[in-house]
Amino acid sequence: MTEVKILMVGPKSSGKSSLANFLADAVQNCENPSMAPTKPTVGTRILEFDRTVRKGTGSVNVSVELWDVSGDRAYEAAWPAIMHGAMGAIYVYDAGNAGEEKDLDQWHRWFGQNMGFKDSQCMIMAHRKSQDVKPSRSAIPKSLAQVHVVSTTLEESHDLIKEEFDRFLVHIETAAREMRQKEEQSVVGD
Ligand SMILES: Nc1nc2c(ncn2[C@@H]2O[C@H](COP(=O)(O)OP(=O)(O)O)[C@@H](O)[C@H]2O)c(=O)[nH]1
Ligand SMILES: [Mg+2]
Repeated sequence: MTEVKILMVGPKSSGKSSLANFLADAVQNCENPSMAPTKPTVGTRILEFDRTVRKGTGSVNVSVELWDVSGDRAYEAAWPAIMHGAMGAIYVYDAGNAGEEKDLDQWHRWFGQNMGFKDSQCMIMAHRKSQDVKPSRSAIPKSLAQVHVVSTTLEESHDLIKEEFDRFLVHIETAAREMRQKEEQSVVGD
């Protein structure tokens, strides 16, 4: 079992907590997860769950700590502590809120680039709260050009979101393993 810590960040009200609840199966007795009420996140919430993901010809078990970080910059002082030990970042923006994607480079600078993540350790969720919103990646900043974008909504078929998340987890699991190996080698080399 590999343990990974992943940060979910992005502007306020973009859908981070709803998506995090959905990924962690934290919403129970609710037919439509998008209808489950959320409250503005105070600081950070941590959701823990396990996933079994396909890797090569086999499968690996991954124990996920998903950190649902408030989009409110009032909590910025806690970001270094929040980032500590993270292996990946998911950037969520509201695709129905014109121009919101333009600020993604800030979030990338503050989190992914700050942590030295590879593009494969980051993912963008272009979240649509209504089916009327058309997915588009045209205005995503250049610094994120190689970062995988997934169009998400909790309105319709949700399976794709978990499939994409599992695919992302394979990259994160590999990165976590490589890092552990490097740490072990440096201990042996001392
Ligand atoms: N109808 C609908 N509402 C959504 C969807 N995703 C999020 N919301 C609502 O949008 C609001 C903000 O979502 P929230 O997850 O709290 O955003 P956060 O601030 O990024 O954590 C909440 O009222 C959610 O219920 C969706 O797919 N469909
Ligand atoms: Mg929230």
